[in-house]
Amino acid sequence: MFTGLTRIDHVGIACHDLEEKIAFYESTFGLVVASREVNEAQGVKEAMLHVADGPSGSSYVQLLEPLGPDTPVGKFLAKRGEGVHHVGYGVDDVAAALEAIGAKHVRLLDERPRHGSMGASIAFLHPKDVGGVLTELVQAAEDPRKGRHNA
Ligand code: CMX
Ligand code: CO
Repeated sequence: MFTGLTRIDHVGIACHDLEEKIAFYESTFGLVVASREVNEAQGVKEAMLHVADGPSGSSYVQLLEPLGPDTPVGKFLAKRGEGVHHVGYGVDDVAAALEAIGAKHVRLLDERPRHGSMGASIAFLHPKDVGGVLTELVQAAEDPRKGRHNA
């Protein structure tokens, strides 16, 4: 059994207008933007808003605006509208996590880790094999100056 989830790293939220949603989260919850990035490979413009620090690292809200209609978030918005798109869990070693979880016959959308926000290594699991929840595994960057840290 895989027992390596260390925290909820982030909740990914799909939106049409990133700047508008950032302003909403800032003014409603007092959250602060930790990073803003464009990730062409993932088809998103995104922002991480810091929520809290825990014993195994920080947690965030990730706001996601699609770079176009034919991207994962673009397709999701067209089908379902704005809302929760995925849950990201912290792991210490994303490659090892993929191997262990893949052996459970959960389809891996990424066979190998990819580049995520703030220097993290990330990989996705198919929502159809996780009860309808698109699930992301997140290995934080080693260097806290590059973003997330493992406490
Ligand atoms: N959560 C739950 N179910 C989802 C989903 C999501 N986010 N996205 C798609 N689905 C469901 C659809 O509703 C659909 O179900 P039905 O067949 O029952 O209608 C099924 O999955 C297939 O959906 P689709 O619209 O045809 O889309 P694709 O199969 O082309 O892609 C997915 C779906 C999950 C494989 C694709 O979105 C993917 O590879 N995602 C991973 C990458 C990603 O999301 N990147 C953006 C975030 C980057 C970041 O966090 O940094
Ligand atoms: Co994410």
